[in-house]
Amino acid sequence: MAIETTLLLCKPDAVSRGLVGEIIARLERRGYLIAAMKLVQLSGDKAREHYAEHKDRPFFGDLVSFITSAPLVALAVEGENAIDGCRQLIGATNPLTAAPGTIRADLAQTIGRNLVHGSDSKASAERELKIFFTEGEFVSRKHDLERWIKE
Ligand code: DAT
Ligand code: MG
Repeated sequence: MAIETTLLLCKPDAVSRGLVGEIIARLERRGYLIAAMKLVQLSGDKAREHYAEHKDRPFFGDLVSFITSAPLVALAVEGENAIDGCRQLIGATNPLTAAPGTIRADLAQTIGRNLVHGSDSKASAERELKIFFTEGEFVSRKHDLERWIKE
């Protein structure tokens, strides 16, 4: 078993469009469990830290101003191979090339308003979770999870 924790963000467009419940429902239906969750409006510093890998890209300024523009919902999500599994549920970055059935294909139209963030590797998950949550805010759901999954 490879139970992982990953960071998911329901970005400001998801919150303002009232899609947080829909997004969480999809995670829950897959069997993933929430280990931490909060509504927060990100500071510029935290946004730049979160998206540091993109700091030289032309869209960086827009990305930071969008992600800080209004509250988002941050989730620590636990599950078997949850990092890749959540990326699969979320779909490709551009909603137009995302597979039907994914969050971005079903619910979004453009790359700049693609509703959700999901960590893309173990190293990213570890780094990004720390930006949003302190150690004491996690409630591990491993015990629950193990009742529902089996290799
Ligand atoms: P992902 O969110 O799928 O991990 P990413 O890490 O490449 O994608 O980019 C982070 C976010 O930046 C992405 O969700 C939306 C925005 N973005 C990426 N490429 C973009 C582009 N070409 N134009 C505008 N925004 C872009
Ligand atoms: Mg990314």
